[in-house]
Amino acid sequence: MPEAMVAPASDATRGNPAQNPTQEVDVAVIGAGFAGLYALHRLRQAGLTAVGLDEAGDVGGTWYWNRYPGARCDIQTIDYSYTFDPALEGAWTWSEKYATQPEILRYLGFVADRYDLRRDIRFHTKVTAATWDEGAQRWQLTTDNGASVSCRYYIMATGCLSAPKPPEIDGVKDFKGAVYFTSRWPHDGVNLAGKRVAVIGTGSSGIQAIPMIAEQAAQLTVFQRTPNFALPAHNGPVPADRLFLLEGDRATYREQARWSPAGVPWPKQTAVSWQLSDAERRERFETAWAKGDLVYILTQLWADQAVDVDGNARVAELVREKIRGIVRDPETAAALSPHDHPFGAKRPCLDTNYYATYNRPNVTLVNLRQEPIKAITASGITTDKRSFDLDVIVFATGFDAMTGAILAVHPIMGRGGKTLSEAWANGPQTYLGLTVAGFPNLFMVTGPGSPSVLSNMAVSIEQHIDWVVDRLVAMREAGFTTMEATETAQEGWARHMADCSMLTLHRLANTWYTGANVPGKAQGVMPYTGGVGPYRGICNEVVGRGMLGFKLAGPGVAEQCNDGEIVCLQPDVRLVLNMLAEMNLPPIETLGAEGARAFLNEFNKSRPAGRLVGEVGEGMLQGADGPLPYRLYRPATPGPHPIIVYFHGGGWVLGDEQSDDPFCRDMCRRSDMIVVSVGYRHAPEHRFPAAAEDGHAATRWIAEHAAELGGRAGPVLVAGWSAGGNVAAVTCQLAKARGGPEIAGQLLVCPVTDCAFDRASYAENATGYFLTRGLMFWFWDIYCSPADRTDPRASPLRGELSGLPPAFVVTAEFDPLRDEGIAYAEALANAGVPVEQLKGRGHFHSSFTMVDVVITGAIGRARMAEALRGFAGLPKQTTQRDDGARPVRPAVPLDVNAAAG
Ligand code: NA7
Repeated sequence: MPEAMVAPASDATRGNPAQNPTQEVDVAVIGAGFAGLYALHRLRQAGLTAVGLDEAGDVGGTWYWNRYPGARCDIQTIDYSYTFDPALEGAWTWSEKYATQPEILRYLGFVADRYDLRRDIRFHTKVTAATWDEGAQRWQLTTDNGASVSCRYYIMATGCLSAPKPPEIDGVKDFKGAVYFTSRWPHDGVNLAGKRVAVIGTGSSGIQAIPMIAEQAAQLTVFQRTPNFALPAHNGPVPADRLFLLEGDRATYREQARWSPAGVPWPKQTAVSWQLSDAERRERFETAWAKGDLVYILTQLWADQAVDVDGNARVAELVREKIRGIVRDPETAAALSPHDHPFGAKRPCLDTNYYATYNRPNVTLVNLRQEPIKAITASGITTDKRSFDLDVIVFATGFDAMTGAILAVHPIMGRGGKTLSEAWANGPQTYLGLTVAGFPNLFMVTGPGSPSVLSNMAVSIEQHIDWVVDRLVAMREAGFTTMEATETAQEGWARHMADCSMLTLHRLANTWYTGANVPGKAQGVMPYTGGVGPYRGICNEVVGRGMLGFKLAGPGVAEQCNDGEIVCLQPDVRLVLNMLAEMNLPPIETLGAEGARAFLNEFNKSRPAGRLVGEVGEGMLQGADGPLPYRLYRPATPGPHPIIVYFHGGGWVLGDEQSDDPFCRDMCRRSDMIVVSVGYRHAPEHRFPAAAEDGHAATRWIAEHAAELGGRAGPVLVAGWSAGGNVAAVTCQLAKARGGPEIAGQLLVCPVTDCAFDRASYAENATGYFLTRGLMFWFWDIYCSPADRTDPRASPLRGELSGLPPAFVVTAEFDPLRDEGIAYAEALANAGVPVEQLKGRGHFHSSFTMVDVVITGAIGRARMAEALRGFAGLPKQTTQRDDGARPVRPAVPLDVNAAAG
């Protein structure tokens, strides 16, 4: 029964493939939904012959099949539209904010007619297998209806949510009543009046259908395994403000959408939740709730809502409060309230009267977490606790998302007879979500690795197809006939995907985004979480860098293989560097010391405020030659706490005890220790060895005044970043040489350790990563004369290292100082000092101190705090919140961005 229900309707027009000749085209496009239609249009414009193939009886893709009551899109329809032709936009007007399935289907039919696309589409035709013919350099497709197809290029426009998941519950075949799938709803509708109906599943489909079914059915029983967050859609006319924006300047609106994070133009939110009062947060939330817009509520509340568990928990609780306010029965309200995943990590739903439906007398919620389904019987559904007599069962159980429809063509056999199922046995591997190594000339539209389901699909689809068709045209012009991703490029993309998955909380939920909804499916975050705009930039960069990561070949032309990885930086580091590049700043070293200090002050004003700690205080301490200011960060927990003496970065010239404020707060919170940031003296006013001597004197003073500062008596710890890392390292050497103070451990973050500039990292990262070689030269010149530079107080690498406190040395891959940091760690280890290294892959000099900006640095910051706790003899903390529980296994380990050396 279920298999029959999920199979497409049989059709009398099916032919006998054996009797049919092969259809020869340049391109075969599988799927006639949003993606397939646009692909056919673009291919025809480009002068390529193409055929579309679809199992359905007409165009529409997922909108052809998903006809259940209440089916609508959940991106506002003015955004969920084609944008490639302004005349098309002018020719169609949506009647509602969120169009119904029939209206969307009419729209797709209208587009097919307008561009006369149906003549190139073979409906009721399923592609049963695809094989790469090495000799012909073409794909051979077999079908279940009519001619097989031979094509140069094979585009899978099969959709992300089009392969329904089987019901996975025993006994469906025994049920005597009617069984329906929301994903394969009968075209002539279903009359549920007077029926006892069950709905299994409370994802978007269930949540949209349940209120409609409740109105018709005599009795509705909803079987819920996991509650989902749902928000009122407030459907109606297209909102005037959005229409005003769109119609005011359509081209700009569309262009902003193309470069936005999710494919809908909303501004980037900058306020962080901990800066807002309860009342401010509530006001923002109420505005979002009233708007009825998924992208708005997912992005516009506060900047940390999607990246930080604490910021997210605040939204989740406000939604749960709404549920409690709507649903009268407290037990039902509790069962409907999600607690097992962050808000937005599983796709929230847009609903119309969903929660209020549970106040109806004819609706019952069965919480499958408390009473799992035992079986479906002839008369209904039996749980652990009771039996329900039913006339109808509706499965709203979702899809084998992202990969299901692609792998449904089986086998897809690439080079050397390897099938795609084999290549993806451990989860999908792609380059850009568009191509797969070993499968030349195969393209996927919104495949795994594309922003796809985390974006406005219309925007992603147009970008993908434009990119692919433009490539085919460029290849034709250059005489190439095959294009294939390299293994290196594909592996790099997997790493980049894993890095990106640290930017959101999707990794913390078991969902169809991660493959967790299908038993036995390999798990990992499948959509690209780096955002639509950045993704578009990367695709453009691939082309700009000579088709980086692709092998191109053709008869009569020399093969081209520009092997490599397109993104080696952490995704947020890339954004920061791109932003800095766009600012076109003058080199800092040209500003003079005062100018550079003023620049840094201004620059720091734009960063997110650091997190709250128990207390921040200021005071003066005794330096080597007079009083120095300090800033003290105290944890909120009861003390006394061990003390970390911290030295800020700034090349011995810039910064002060406040300039690394977010990092000091972060270390204080994570380590649960006091951080005292020292305002040591700077050059050019106070040149070498002022900073070094102040470092030692300040540490001695703090150790001696630990009790006064509310700290724990006994050894202190030292830490520092950049030139501050140099001061911290030197302080440890001076403390050992001069008999104190006692230091229990040193944290050196991207430290300056030597005056030699000939290490490879100085050449490799000379420019382009903010801290340049030129800037380092300038810092050295201001701080220290050439004659003094080999003094261990300037170049601690040249000092006596045995007997120093244990060290945790952090370096960043794209930092001129990388190799001297590594050299120092190795030299310490050789001298018998216990050392741990953290090599920040894809990071730059400022990654770890840019708290709440370089989110991917959080893993490293957590490890630094753990190291500091270890030095202080404190027990290991249980999981850090922002890199903690990860039920989802990614394609590659999540913590590779901070690989231990
Ligand atoms: P979803 O979002 O995958 O929802 C499927 C629902 O069905 C979900 O609540 C599942 O619970 C439930 N489910 C799945 N299998 C079972 C079994 N065997 N027993 C009980 N309950 C089950 O699919 P939708 O069609 O609603 O929406 C898909 C997307 O389409 C949507 O996000 C929009 O983007 C459009 P679980 O959460 O797995 O415990």
